[in-house]
Amino acid sequence: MPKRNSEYAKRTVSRRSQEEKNQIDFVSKKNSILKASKKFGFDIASIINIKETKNLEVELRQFLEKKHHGEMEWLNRKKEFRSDPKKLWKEAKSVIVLGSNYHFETNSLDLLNKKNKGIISVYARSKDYHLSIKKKLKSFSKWISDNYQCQIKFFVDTAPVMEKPLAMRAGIGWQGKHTNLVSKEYGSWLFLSSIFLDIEFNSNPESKNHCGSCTKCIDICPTNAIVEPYKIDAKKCISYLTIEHKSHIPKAYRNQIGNRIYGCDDCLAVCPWNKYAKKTSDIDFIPKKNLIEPTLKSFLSLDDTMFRKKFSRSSIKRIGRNRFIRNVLIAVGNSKNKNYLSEITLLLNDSSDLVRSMAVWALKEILNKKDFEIQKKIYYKKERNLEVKNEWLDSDNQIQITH
Ligand code: B12
Ligand code: SF4
Ligand code: SF4
Repeated sequence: MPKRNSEYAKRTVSRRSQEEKNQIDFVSKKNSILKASKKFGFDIASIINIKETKNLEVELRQFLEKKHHGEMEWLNRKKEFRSDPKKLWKEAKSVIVLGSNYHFETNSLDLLNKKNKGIISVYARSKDYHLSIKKKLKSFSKWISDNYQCQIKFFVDTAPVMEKPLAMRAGIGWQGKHTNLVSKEYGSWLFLSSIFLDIEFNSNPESKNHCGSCTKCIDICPTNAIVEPYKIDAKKCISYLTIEHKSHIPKAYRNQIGNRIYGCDDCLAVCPWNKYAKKTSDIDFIPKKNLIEPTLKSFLSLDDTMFRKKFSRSSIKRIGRNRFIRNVLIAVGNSKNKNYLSEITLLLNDSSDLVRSMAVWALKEILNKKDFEIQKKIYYKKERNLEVKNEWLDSDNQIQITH
């Protein structure tokens, strides 16, 4: 072999071995990051190259144009970032998507017939997951940046990131027909979060959809909020109505809400993939005993201070006492149980219009027409708020006041 060629061959081999070494470094770096995620308390992790994230501008625009977001105007802001993770932080080269298992043995569906109990959805029965996951993200991110000298930004829920499609692309699971992420390992019960970093990694393969011909989540939805497979009209969803919706809950949904007082788990709980769900080992996600099967009575006399104290580390605190009691009163009305009459009567004098309105509605659901008219005679003339007045009038289809 001529000398020049042999040197060329040597250089090629050494360049190739450097590339291979870099490749091995990247693979081992990626593996060690994913492995470390477990030590920091995450159950499942995967990496996606930012270039391979999807731009979901069309899907998000359609959702917003159809007004499926209801009062959640914040979904309309920063749309360009929300629909395209590449725009959120220009320096980002990869995203680590993390899942936290919050499954516990209880099943919300079993509570639906216990009319004097309030159903708090599983995710809200323990410590506020934002607090718990943020703490873990912070220490995991510090470990990554200390070990690999990179820049990092982490998010859980509150940033303009669409976490479900990101998690699907990263291979954590697939968006089921109810739109939430379903995992073969954990079923429906994963919280999602993400870490953006400026190291370039190869993506893990995207998850395949395993819904097949199943329609259980669509069929069970009490308000038909899943308007087509993979599309939800949030305005109709009980989770939205009881958590995000700040004003009076439209009459059309009050009976369907049943005894769900905070969120809804029905479409998640019915999914056949839950048979693979494992019980969480994270103490932060172990439900508080008094929130698993709480009686409606235990909430009816909460004032603002008591409410804040009771839910001090819970995500329920976010909706405030008035919205919470509004929800409880809907469940009370749906119980048709006369044992609540003394509590309802007290709430007819509450300082919150939201509460007084639902106290009137609950009364109407429980009393017969004659007894309701007796109460109306006492309270209607004292009432100054138009919406509460209408709630009294609506009971007997009288013409409503509009000015
Ligand atoms: C807004 C919001 C809500 C709203 C709207 C729900 C929704 N589906 O968008 C309301 C208040 C109703 C809600 C309820 C709940 N939420 Co929520 N919510 C969010 C939030 C903040 C944003 C979601 C969003 O971007 N929505 C906008 C719409 C446009 O997005 P999308 O549903 O993904 O839309 C997709 C489909 O339309 C799809 N699509 C359209 N056509 C087609 C066709 C095919 C074939 C396919 C595959 C897809 C597809 O493309 C779109 C983009 O992916 C996320 C956190 C986050 N930052 O991502 C949490 C989040 C989605 N919520 C969560 C949870 C736990 C819940 C509840 C279970 C809580 C409860 N128990 O009450 C319920 C579930 C209700 C339900 N069935 O979705 C978790 C879900 C975890 C998971 N495993 O998926 C998240 C990720 C929070 C978190 N950090 O863990 N939520
Ligand atoms: S959370 Fe409840 S109301 Fe909302 S889509 Fe699922 S089943 Fe329907
Ligand atoms: S219930 Fe059926 S359709 Fe719905 S997410 Fe689960 S597998 Fe898919």
